[in-house]
Amino acid sequence: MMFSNIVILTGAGISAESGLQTFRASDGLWEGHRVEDVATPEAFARNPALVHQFYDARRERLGEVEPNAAHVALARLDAEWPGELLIVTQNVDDLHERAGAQRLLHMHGELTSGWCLGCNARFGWSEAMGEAAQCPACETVGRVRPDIVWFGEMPYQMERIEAALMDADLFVSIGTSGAVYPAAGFVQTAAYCGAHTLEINLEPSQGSMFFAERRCGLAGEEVPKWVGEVLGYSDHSSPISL
Ligand code: BV8
Repeated sequence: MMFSNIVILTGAGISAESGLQTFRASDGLWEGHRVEDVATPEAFARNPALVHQFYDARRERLGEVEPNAAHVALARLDAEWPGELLIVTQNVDDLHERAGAQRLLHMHGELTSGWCLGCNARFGWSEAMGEAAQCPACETVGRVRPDIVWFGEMPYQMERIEAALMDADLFVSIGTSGAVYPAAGFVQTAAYCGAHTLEINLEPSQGSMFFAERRCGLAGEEVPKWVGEVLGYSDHSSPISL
């Protein structure tokens, strides 16, 4: 099979071996909190302090973890792949970019970004945010929220994602349960547009039946192996065949 345009979707599972909680695991994020209490615009309007506490804790945790072998392998593929490549992550952590990935898109936002509801500016944010945060652009106090896509909100850059999915001849999903849309529907779009589809996950995901190929295992082991295969074949000039 010849392919040159790759779209890679990642989820919380790719950051698990770095020590970041996933959502649905027994010790997952949703264990400690009800989604509707911390990850919806209604929750933020109702109890901004609780929502800030939830995201401030996750932002602080970033300083205690490092990218793992899966992040590093994808950054290498990004650097060396001659064809089109886009890493679409559902993760709000910064481990892909800290591993060196460039062709990367955060469809659900980033912990290290703030959004002012007063002037609509978005800006880097590394410390605790809290209700008294001041917007660095309009200096308004108390209108800053985490720049995160909550349930019921439109994910970011959907046009760019749809275009890449339609051009893809290989779609790879890594470390996601396939429980949340529209991300969970990407495999069907890619397959419908003729792409080969591969799932790399600890266990078959909720959308596993839609994938042509599946590799079950730890991302930190399976992803470097897969990237080695892909780059191993590539002579960096023409699209590769498998
Ligand atoms: C929207 C940011 C309008 C916040 C997140 C269609 C049908 C049904 C419902 C809907 C639908 N369309 C929309 C909805 C509603 C909703 C939805 O999908 N609800 C679900 C619960 C049914 N979707 C929305 O509200 C979305 N917005 O629809 O807007 C719209 C949109 C487009 C077009 C028109 C209209 C917005 C959803 C985004 C919400 N924000 N994150 C935060 O981080 O706090 S979602 C969040 O959960 C993640 O970002 C991710 O997207 C999702 C699932 O998490 P995963 O990353 O998959 O993690 P999980 O723990 O579940 O799984 C981990 C997996 O890894 C497991 O399979 C495990 O086995 C594996 N694993 C673990 N360790 C390892 C591993 N694999 C390999 N190695 C390891 N070491």
